[in-house]
Formats: sequence, C-alpha cells, structure tokens
Amino acid sequence: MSDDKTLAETLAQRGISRRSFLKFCASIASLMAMPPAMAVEMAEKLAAARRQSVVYLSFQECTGCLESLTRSHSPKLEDLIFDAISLDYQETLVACAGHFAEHILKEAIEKNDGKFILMVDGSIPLKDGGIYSTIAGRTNLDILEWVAPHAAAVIAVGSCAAFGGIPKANPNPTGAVAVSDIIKDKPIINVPGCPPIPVVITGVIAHYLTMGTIPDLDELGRPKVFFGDSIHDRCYRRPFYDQGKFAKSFDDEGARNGWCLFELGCKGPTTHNACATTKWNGGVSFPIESGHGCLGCSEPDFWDAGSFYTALSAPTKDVANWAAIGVAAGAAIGVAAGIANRSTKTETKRTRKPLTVDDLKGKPKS
Ligand code: FSX
Repeated sequence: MSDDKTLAETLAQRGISRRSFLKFCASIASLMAMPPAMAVEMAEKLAAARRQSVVYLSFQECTGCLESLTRSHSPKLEDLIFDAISLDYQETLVACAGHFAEHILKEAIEKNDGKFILMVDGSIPLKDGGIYSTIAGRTNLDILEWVAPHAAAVIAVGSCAAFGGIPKANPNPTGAVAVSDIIKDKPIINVPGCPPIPVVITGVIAHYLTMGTIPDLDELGRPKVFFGDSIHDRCYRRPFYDQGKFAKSFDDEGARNGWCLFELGCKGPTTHNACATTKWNGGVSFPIESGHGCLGCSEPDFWDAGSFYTALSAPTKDVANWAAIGVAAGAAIGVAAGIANRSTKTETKRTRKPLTVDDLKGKPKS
C-alpha cells in the first residue's frame, strides 16, 4: 500500500478538492485547540508530507477500537487521514491471510525501519509464557518485542493497550499488561477509551504528521489536548450538579428533566476524555446525553473501580446538603481543573494533573 506520493498528489488523484482539504485541516486544528491560522500551516505541511507508514497490531482485545476508528462520522476525517497515511499492516483489514499476511508485516517493518508509527490495540498477556493470545504461533509479547524496536513511536489505542483494560480486570486471568509495561525505550502515546473516540485517534495521527512530534502528554501518557479536562468539566448537565439537582433513578422526574446523573453513579468527575465535546456518532450524542452516566472507561482499572451505578461519594440526606456540596465541589473542581481552561489559557490546562476520587472527597493523593 505504501507509495512515494505527497498527500497533495494523493488527494488530487482521489478527487478531493483543496476546499475540502482545508476544511479538514480547520477541523483538526480546532479539535487540537490550535489557533485558526494553524489550519493553513497544517494544510501546507500535510500537503507536502509523504504518506506516513503505519503498522497496526491487535492483541488481547474485542476489536471495538478498530470498529470505532473505521466507522467514524462525516465529514470523513478518517477517510482523509487514511489517505494521509499508508496503513501497511492491519490484521483485520488486510486482504490476504496466512503466510502472505506474515510476509506483508515483515516487509512493512523492513521497508520503513525506524520510521513507521506502530499502533497497538489490546493488552499483552504474560501469564504461562503468554500462551493466552497468539497469532501464527507467536505470542503477543513476542510480536510486540519484535516490531516495536523498529518503530519511530507507538500509539497505544484503547484502554487495553494503554492500561491493560478489561483483560486486566480482577483477577486478571491471563496476566494482561499494557504496552508501556513492555516497551520502555520508545515514545508511547496512550489513547484510552473502551473504545477510544475516533477523531481523537486520528487527531493524534494528524498531530504527528503535521508537527513531526508527539503531542504533550499528561502523567498517564495521554495527549493533554484531548484528555486535559474531565467529562464533568465539560458536561452540559454540570449546572444541575452545581445547583444540587440530581436524578435519583433512571425514570424519575429529575431524569426526565435532564438533571445530573452523579447519584446514579456517573464517573464523569474522575474521568478525563473529550466525549462531552467531540461526542460520538457524528457528534450526535454521548452516553450522558443519552441518559446514562459515564463509566470512566478512559481511566486505568475502570472495571474494578466499583459499581457503575454507585455514586463516587456517599449521598447525603437532603437536597440542601447536596446543593452545598455540589457548589463547593463544583467550585473546587472548577478551580483545580480550571473551568478557565475553556479560555485560551491552554498551558494552565495542560499542566494540570488528572482528578481522582480522592480529590473529590478532599483526601490527599497517596
Ligand atoms: Fe480494549 Fe480495543 Fe475496549 Fe475493545 O482494540 S479498549 S476491550 S473497545 O477493542 O482493546
């Protein structure tokens, strides 16, 4: 699939207009909180770029990450991104099978040694010699340790690759670990979520193509531009939280009025992701907008962090108390997390540490 054409040549060949391309660049620049002028600079750099080789490996996972990436919405940002990269190997999408597929992977590595981006989804099982997930007779560990040293950088796609995810959930029967537990000498960008947001995955690739560097990362290796705010920071139901107005069940008056889902177990206050801003399915909605609390799937060990339907802190007896707690917690979170992040003071946002449950309860982090 790899070729030596520039992106501009590739797009022209595919009948994509300059206007559509500039629109695409403006969307990506906006998504990454760049000033509008950067869209033009991005367009120039991208147009001149050779198609970036990408090798995509899948390990212990459910294929939800790839489904998310490929079933993305219009405008076809992802289609353009796939024009901008040369996806030289992806097991699910590759047309051939067996020895031919193995040959393609080997060829992709040799042809762009030291230059390709390695995308990995799924965790890596280590127990019993890694036998719980093998491809063509090789363990996931063996394949990762073979391919990663030849990559320029690694993108760990999904919570399984980034943090171990559901396969690592207690009692972790396969001894699953994250990519960063194995690979120590390469830049690794974690793009968690179960699955991750498609435009966040492609935004990270676009950043690399445009800047030639990986984006600023938080302490968990996630791009700050997408994971700098909590779901709670950006949630459209946040005013109800601050007013102490909470749905008590999924079918009560509060739920019908669109009140805050905190008491129903929403993990938005401790979860960092862009769902509330980019949304899903073409920007139509996201879980909270659909009436269900956030599960916290982009945080480490989210599956073992308690019931999805238990509130982060114990409910108090009356609404007045909730209002007081809500306003105080809201103010604390607002200051700590920087509601002012919505302004252009992005540096403040990007240096902030992620909130934890202990932050909400006023306990110091251990
Ligand atoms: Fe994990 Fe992805 Fe969840 Fe599934 O590849 S992050 S189980 S959506 O598929 O790895």
